[in-house]
Amino acid sequence: MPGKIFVLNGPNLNLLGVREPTIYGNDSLDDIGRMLAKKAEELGVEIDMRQSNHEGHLVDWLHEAHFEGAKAVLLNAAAYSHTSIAILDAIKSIAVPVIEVHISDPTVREPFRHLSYVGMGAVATVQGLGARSYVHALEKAAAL
Ligand code: CA2
Repeated sequence: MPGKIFVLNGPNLNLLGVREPTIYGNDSLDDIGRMLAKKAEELGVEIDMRQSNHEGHLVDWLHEAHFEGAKAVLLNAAAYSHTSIAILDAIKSIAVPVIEVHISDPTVREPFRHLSYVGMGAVATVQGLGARSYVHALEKAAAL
């Protein structure tokens, strides 16, 4: 099978489905993982989904995606999307295309969420579709 698609998730997303369902819906990250596994099978691609609350892990995993020859990365860097130049630099330093994903639409939320450093390096952004943002982003990644 050609290169894997990494699905990287940032801080607090391990708590999805537990609190703030009006913003993030009722699906847990495990539920999203199951949806993506089903879609990946339909599309004939392999996914590797991870979550960390630590910025450096996300940087290391972006490098790993590069050295493993991944086909693409779906990245929901959560709050680090809006703060992390380190993650932007990592995206720019790898040859693998990165698709930014958000469950909510940060551009219609608090002003501090309107800027996305991840978006500055990503080839595309999919946001505001709830858990379906991930599924739609996977379809885009498979078509790259
Ligand atoms: O909408 C998204 O996917 C976000 O990346 C989620 C981040 C937020 O900082 C971004 O602006 C948009 C927050 C993830 C926090 O996840 C929670 C999970 C359960 C309860 C509360 C927050």
